[in-house]
Amino acid sequence: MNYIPQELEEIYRKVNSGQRLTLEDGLVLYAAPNLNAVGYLANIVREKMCGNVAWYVRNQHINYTNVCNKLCKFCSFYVPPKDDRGYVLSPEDVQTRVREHLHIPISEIHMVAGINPKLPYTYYLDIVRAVKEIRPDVAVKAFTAIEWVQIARAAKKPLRDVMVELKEAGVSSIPGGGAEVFSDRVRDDLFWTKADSDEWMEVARTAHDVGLPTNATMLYGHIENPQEKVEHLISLRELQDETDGFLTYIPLSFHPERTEIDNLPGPTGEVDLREIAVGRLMLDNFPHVKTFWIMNTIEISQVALWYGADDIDGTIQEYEITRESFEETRQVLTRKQLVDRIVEAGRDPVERDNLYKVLSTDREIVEDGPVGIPEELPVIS
Ligand code: V47
Repeated sequence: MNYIPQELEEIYRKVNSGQRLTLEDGLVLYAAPNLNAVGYLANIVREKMCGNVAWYVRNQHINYTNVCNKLCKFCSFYVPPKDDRGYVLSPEDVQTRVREHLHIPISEIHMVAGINPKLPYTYYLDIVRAVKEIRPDVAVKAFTAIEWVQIARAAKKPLRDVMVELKEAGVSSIPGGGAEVFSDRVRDDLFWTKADSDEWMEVARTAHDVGLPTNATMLYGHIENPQEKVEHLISLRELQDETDGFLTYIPLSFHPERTEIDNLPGPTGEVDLREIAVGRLMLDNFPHVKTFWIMNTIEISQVALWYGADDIDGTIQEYEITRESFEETRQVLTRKQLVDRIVEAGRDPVERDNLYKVLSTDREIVEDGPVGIPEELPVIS
């Protein structure tokens, strides 16, 4: 019996013979009524590339400032400059955050934030060095492309030079944020002050050139359309052909709560799973596809491990970009909880560092100890 619906037969043939999918194929995948068949195709690629492995990382997120002058309509994290709720973590505050989790062998610290025009170039060097002073062995994955543009502006130096200097200070890879959707139409409406797709690509290209691997994201589930999403994926694929510097693709599920566009419903689990699957199928040259459990939920992420995802992100600790309320930032799964969820989903958990070096394949996990309680965020206007 043939389980592949007719409209996916051609893509099935291409997937089995390792042929690259076209823009039209991408549109077919978005339109196909049978989500399970799309997921099945993505799972073929996923298992060819990663077998039964599901990667996770013991990580910590630090959002060093919520002040941002970009005013993106989809964002619930930022406050504009001069708002009373704005904060900036000093290098000492960053060290306090790092110390809170010293009892956990965290291998990656993910540090991103808003675009705060008051911060001088030395601030960025200082916070990276501050992390490394307390945890010399941890990998610092820091600054989205938009922040890199701002850092170079603050430094009044070429981007390449600030990348080299921050790499020397301790940055070892770059997260995938700030890409949103590479569409002028969407940008004009939702994030018109932000770097455009050419600038985002240039940051990634420069990073790869100086030896900093990066991730790539796509924010979906707002006003974008399938054509724009497939074009976004093809642009990423083309740059990867050129540089081979991308590690992981992360589709980001839009959370409308407390944003300027909270009239939109936000994506369903069906949409989340399709994005993972289409990403896996279109990005044939990306080694990894991540389901970010904070945004997709852990349950959808477990299913996503069968729809193209091979990575589930990590323990996180605190996350402020999307959260229940302004005050509550604590969002954590312990290593044991993550491993149990991966095993429950039927995959083999493998702990990694930020560059996918294998750190552990253990399934019987003893808890890392008490989960630290974050202190009040310091408020500095
Ligand atoms: O660039 C902002 C997105 C991104 C919302 O590289 C929102 O491993 C959903 O890039 N609903 C930052 N998303 C987060 C990010 C990321 C996350 C996890 C792992 C990695 C990685 C990167 O969050 C922003 C923006 O696209 N975002 N607001 C929102 N309301």
